[in-house]
Amino acid sequence: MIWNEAVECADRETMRALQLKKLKETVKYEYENVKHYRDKMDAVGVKPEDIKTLEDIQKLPFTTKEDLAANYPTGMFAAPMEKIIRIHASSGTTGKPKVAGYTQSDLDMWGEAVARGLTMAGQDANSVLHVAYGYGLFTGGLGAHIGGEHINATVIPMSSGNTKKQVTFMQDLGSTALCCTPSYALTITEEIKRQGIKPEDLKLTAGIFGAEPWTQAMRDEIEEGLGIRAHDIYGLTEIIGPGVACSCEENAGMHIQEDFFYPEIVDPDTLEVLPDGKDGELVFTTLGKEGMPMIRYRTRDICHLIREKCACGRTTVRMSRVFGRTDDMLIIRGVNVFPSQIETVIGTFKELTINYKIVVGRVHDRDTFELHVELAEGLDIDDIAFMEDLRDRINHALRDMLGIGCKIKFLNAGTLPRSEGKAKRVEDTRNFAE
Ligand code: DLL
Repeated sequence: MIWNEAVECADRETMRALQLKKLKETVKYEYENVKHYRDKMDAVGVKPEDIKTLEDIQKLPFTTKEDLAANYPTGMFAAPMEKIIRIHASSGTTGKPKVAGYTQSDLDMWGEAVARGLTMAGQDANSVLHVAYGYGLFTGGLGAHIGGEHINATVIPMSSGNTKKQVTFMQDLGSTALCCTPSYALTITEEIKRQGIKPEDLKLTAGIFGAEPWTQAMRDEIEEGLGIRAHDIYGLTEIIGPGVACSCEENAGMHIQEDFFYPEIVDPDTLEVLPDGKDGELVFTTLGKEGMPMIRYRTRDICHLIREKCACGRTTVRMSRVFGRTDDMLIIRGVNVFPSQIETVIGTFKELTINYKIVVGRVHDRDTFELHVELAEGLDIDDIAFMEDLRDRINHALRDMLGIGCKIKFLNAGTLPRSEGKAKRVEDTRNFAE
């Protein structure tokens, strides 16, 4: 089923006409209500009337996380506080949290966007939605929740943590879909296995996982362990939260709700707009948002756009899996390394679990690079010949992928800390300020 066929299957001209109309309104609204945007547009000499085509968006200045920090907490709000009925926030890498304000109309839009994603995952009014994203300032819990209510599903607001209770409720209430981070889904999968529960003992049919990058190997492991189809859901607090895009049954990228969120891909260095299919930084302009609309917001997420019609029938533009963030990239001995590349390598080894930790440091002006990995259940860490051979094979695969190898530390299965939210897989003790 498709939640909103008129929009999700619209032809290109219809979608572009809708986007242009909403873009013109958004730019005018921002210019009139947010000093930051008025100043920035005045500085480059652009007036709202100059937006005549969708391509004219390129005349508009970008918005960055630093702009949000400079206008902390509510300087980017366009609606008066009496119309703001919800606040969310996410911790920023730059220090100040990013605070977002929502009006009733924004919450309606959010519910609609998530409803489309949940429908892609086969959920409907008969579903029991098990929401194990954290509730609170983080948008995951309440975002999945509002979408569940929008499709009239039965929503269980579990929040994250207390994994044993998650499993009990899942069994007792017959949850049909699990919403949480992929790393927490793995933790739940392990708990189910530990308790000797079989996937067929559960009513789960789908998972709607996001909030962090994950690989196909991780998807395979969760799908097998829970006997479900895993869907990827993307979003960020500054734009709305989860539901900006979601993958359908084809698992071929995530459909962007482009009547609400207009995407562009730019070169993060030159800021030049890149053609479809090219990897670059994802940029969003919100269309029709009232509380905190954003113009050309630089997400720092790296992916590409897919414009062809999807086999599912939807025509909305898709974004590829997010490969990493420009600020997640580690530079180790001059080589660019994304954690997702390491995860991809680990995923090819049956001898390992998909849990890992990257430890980077600096000794005598030289970067140190260690990878902590866990052996699969039943393997003997004391079998020296086997371990040496495994170490060589992993290092070989890492060199093929990254061009550098690293020191590998083997741990027994279940040793690394398990995630209940966004996994923390990198420990970088280098101090670049020195
Ligand atoms: O993580 C919103 C969300 C909640 C999305 C639940 C999906 C599910 P923030 O905490 O503001 O918001 O973090 C946003 O998380 O810029 C990406 O780097 C990353 N991210 C979110 N979804 C995905 C995904 C929520 N599906 C940041 N794949 C974004 C990869 C993702 N990365």
